[in-house]
Amino acid sequence: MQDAITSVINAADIQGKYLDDSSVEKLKGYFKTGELRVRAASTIASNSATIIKEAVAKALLYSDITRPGGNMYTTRRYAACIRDLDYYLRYATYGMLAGDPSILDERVLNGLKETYNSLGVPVGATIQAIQAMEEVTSGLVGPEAGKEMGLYFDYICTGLS
Ligand code: CYC
Repeated sequence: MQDAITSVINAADIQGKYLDDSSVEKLKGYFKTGELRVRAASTIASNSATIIKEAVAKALLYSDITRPGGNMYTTRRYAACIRDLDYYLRYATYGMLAGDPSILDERVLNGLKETYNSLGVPVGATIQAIQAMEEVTSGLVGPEAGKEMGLYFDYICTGLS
């Protein structure tokens, strides 16, 4: 896993150079938003169940997916879906804190699309649910932190599609 600092340092180290101006600017931006990131992570942590519940209500409930024959039908599959959304929220929060998406590649997206395809989990509906979490989260943490979280939610959606 990388973060905004290690990714800049690793890139400079490969070239055996000190940080250039654009790297310094990147770090400045990251440090300037540090307080915002930590505050947002804390708000998300204490509201995670509500965020997921509202996103499910917005995107999935009472659709064909939750009826017999749908992929969320039966409590076992419903629970798997809620658990997956909790993974996405938690790992997007980690990515937002780190300022780098590499943790998502390593721990979430690796092999996920293949798993979903083989189990018949609908990718389109999953993406809609992630986008609903993005909206709910943004309403909770405010537009600036919401935009930052959006980067990582979008990264998961792109990786799934
Ligand atoms: C299943 N989701 C799974 C499975 C994996 C993941 C590996 C198969 C194994 C299992 O059932 O537990 C995902 N596991 C992960 C991820 C990580 C991990 C991301 C990284 C931390 O370790 N179905 C829907 C909804 C959607 C959904 C649209 C929720 C948004 O219709 C999810 N995922 C879903 C469902 C299953 C599943 C229903 C069970 C499918 C089945 O067994 O038939």
